[in-house]
Order: sequence, then structure tokens, then C-alpha cells
Amino acid sequence: MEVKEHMPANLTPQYYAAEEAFKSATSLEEKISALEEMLAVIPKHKGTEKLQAEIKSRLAKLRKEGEKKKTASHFDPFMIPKEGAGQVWLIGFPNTGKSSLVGALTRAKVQVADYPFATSLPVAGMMPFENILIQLVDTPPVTAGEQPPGLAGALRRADAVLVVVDASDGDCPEQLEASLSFLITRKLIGPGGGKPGNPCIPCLVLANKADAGSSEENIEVMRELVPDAPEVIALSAKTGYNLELFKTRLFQLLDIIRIYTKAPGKDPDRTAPFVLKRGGTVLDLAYQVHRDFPERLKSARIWGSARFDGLPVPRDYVLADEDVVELNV
Ligand SMILES: Nc1nc2c(ncn2[C@@H]2O[C@H](COP(=O)(O)OP(=O)(O)OP(=O)(O)O)[C@@H](O)[C@H]2O)c(=O)[nH]1
Ligand SMILES: [Mg+2]
Repeated sequence: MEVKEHMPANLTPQYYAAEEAFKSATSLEEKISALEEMLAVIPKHKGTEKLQAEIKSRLAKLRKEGEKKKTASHFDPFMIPKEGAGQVWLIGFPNTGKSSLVGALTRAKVQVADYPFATSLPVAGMMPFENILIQLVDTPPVTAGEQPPGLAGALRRADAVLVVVDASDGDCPEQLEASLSFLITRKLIGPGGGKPGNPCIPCLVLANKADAGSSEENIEVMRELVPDAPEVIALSAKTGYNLELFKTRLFQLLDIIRIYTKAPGKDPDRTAPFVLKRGGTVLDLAYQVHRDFPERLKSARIWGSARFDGLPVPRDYVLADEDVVELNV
């Protein structure tokens, strides 16, 4: 943006100083404020019109760049929108098979590798279980002293956490202790390590690679050395061993119920249940069906947990898994 010889610009020392500042600026912010200064001090007359326009256009470009950067830096990869019947995070030491498990159970495009620290950002996928979908999130590894920044915050919003250890590795008790200690120090699970009644976030331990090495003995030793640990499930992402058992246990851990709704005289659609926390009532269901349903609800009838099919029930009736409900509004 040099001043051309023929231009009768009569630029002032303040302008040249601001231009110098622009030339030596290294950051976007500095460049923007130097250009703003140039625009403020430039003598405003015909001879500088072209130069003014040039400064304005540069300024607009840099400001746009700044906006883009801002939105980019506000993007938090650990903020994963919840989908399905529950959001469940897998955490654990490097190379234990977290990505392999998420890959085996969902269609997520995970990064599996035979070297540690293969996963650098969380990746979510949906795991089918019977007629619902549960969201699983693969994460970068934790180690004894270090965890990915943002992980603890994300786990606080989780519906359950799965601690993955490599059962084929003699170090699996240490992997488990270090992972649990991360969860305990961040107050994500209780000091008992997550025994029923104690945990803040429901937790299971997945002893992966149960197909390899001396995994059985290792799991035995781990159970003895970490007796306070949450329930341990031996499984294998590679062979599929115990993956079905794991899904059932996870469903029970999430403590949710599936409810089917039906129109009078019609069969319920059992492929798309409403999901409620255990203890949910007819009113909670009505709210999920439509925000204005609780107000309009005249009566409800139940098939399933009730004493007989089609029993009219009050709004505070506590539903059970797989109940069929007819809501009359
Ligand atoms: N034998 C056996 N190997 C497995 C199993 N699951 C994963 N592996 C292998 O273990 C290695 C690590 O698997 P990943 O799924 O990348 O492990 P990760 O925990 O995601 O690793 P990071 O992303 O580094 O934390 C790969 O070579 C997998 O093939 C399993 O059940 N059995
Ligand atoms: Mg991984």
C-alpha cells in the first residue's frame, strides 16, 4: 500500500507512523488496529480516496478472518450433542481398544492403530440395542498423570462412563487404578470407585482383549487388587466375545425404560419407543410426546405393568419398561 508518486496525497507523519506499525505488525489484531489508525488519520480529500478505499477493503478482509478464527476457537470437540437413549463415554489408557470397541459397536469412523495415542479427538457413534440407540463416544487416552483437556467437563454431562483396560496386559490393574483415580479426583465417581449406590456417574469396567494373552489371570489379579472397582465385564472387540452381555448391562446401568404409545383401537409402534428415566410417570411421557400434552391430557390407559390390560391410570402412575400407553387428549 505504498503511496504512488503521482498521487497528491499530502500524507501526514501520523499516517506514515501508522503505516509503519501496519508493516511491522505480526498478529491479526495488531494489523487491524494499525489499519484503523491509518484510516483515522489519513487526510480526507480527493487525492487519498483510492488509498482510503484500499485500506477499508483490507480492513474488511482482516476483520472477516478474525471472525472466522473466533468461531473456530469457540468450537469445543468435547461438546457432543446428546442423541439417542443415553450418552456413554469410553475412557482409558492408550492402546486398550477404546476405538476398536466403538468401531465394533457403532458405525462411527474411528481411528484404530497398533500404536498408542492414535485417537486425538472424541468421536461419537450410535449403538443399536434391541429397539433403541445408545450413543457411544470414543476419546483420546488418559495416562497416570495426564488427561485430555475438556474430558472431565464432558464426562460431567455423560449418562455413563466405561473404563476400558487391556486385559491381555499384566499392567491392567494399574491402568484401572489410574483411570479410576482420575474419575475420583475430578469427583466424577465416588471414592468407593463406583460401587452401586456410590457413583455419581454410572460406571462399568470393560476388560478388553479377553481373547488374548493371559487375560483371565490378569482380570483375576485386577479384581483382587482393585476390589472397590465398578463391575468388570471381560469382552473382546476383536472376536465379539461378551459384546451382547455388555449391551444388556449398559442398558440396565442407564436405568431407563422404553414406553410405546398407541392410538385408541390401534396397535402400538414398537420400533420407536419413548425413553424415560426409571420412575417416569404418565405425565413425563405426555411431556415427551408433546410439550402441550400434559395440559390437554384427559385420561390414560396402560397395557403391560397394570393389573389388567387397558386399565385407566392417573397421571402420576409410574411406568415400567415396555409399557404400552394410550394417551387421550
Ligand atoms: N487381541 C485383541 N486386540 C485388540 C482388541 N481390541 C483392540 N485390539 C488391538 O489393540 C490395538 C489398539 O486398539 P485401539 O482401538 O486403537 O486402542 P485405543 O484404546 O483406541 O488407543 P488410543 O486411541 O491410542 O487410546 C490395535 O492394534 C487393535 O487391533 C481385542 O479385543 N483383542
Ligand atoms: Mg483410540
